[in-house]
Amino acid sequence: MGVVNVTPDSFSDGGRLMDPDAALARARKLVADGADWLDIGAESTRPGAEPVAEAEEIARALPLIAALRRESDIPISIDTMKPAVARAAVAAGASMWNDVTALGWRGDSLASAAELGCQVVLMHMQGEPGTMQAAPRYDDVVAEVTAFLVARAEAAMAAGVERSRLWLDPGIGFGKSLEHNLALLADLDRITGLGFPVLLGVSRKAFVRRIDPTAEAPGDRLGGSLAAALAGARAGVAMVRVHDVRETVQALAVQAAICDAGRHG
Ligand code: HH2
Repeated sequence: MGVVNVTPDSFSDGGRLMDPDAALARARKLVADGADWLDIGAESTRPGAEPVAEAEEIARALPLIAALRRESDIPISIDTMKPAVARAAVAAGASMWNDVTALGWRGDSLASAAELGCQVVLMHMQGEPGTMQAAPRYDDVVAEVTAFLVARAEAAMAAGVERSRLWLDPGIGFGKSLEHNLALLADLDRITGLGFPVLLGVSRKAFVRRIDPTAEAPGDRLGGSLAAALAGARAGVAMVRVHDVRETVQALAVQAAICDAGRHG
């Protein structure tokens, strides 16, 4: 899944794609590089990000979705917490609602997802984007994230979202310290074993810099992002959400070829 952020402030590509032509060119490149999905975001969720009004978020995302829909059948996901933005995106041709609040931001999120009938990503976050990295705390991060995701999947199904449309995501970097992120990555099979497809977002995130302090700029975190994406694939995640599609597709293909040779050799 290739990321296109039409925001002025996303941590890795913010500000570069506010021009509609630049955003479309970026989306086309990700598709050419081998993306199976595009995830379009119009509000940054990075720690400390400023909230965006609903109308502004729709005005940023919709032209890109509509333009893509005119020229390609690439599946499109909308990265938003707001039911109204998800609704507008699905009407324009998106088929997945990627919600970092696991349909918990508004009282009508669950019912809206059921009504839209699209695929839904339920992601775990502790706290809110503005403050989530201040002091994340868990007794057992893997058990707590797993229990949260199961509870949200049950709530979504009780609200009428079909089981087959649900995806789970541990939310790497969302209210988590380095140790929390690593524990989740080391034990991902606890989440992939729940029977839902899992989406994993590790691309260019700050945990890479905590391990390699020279990787100050998000664009310098490709090696660490690939290592984490490969670990995710080995643990059975169904999709990785990345900025560097070409490199990730290549790394996954080489890992798959090696696994295949091991099975047949
Ligand atoms: N990470 C980000 C945004 N959305 N959605 C899911 N499901 N999983 C993630 O890990 C995830 C996500 C953060 O990355 P990015 O979009 O590059 O930055 P920003 O939130 O600043 O726009």
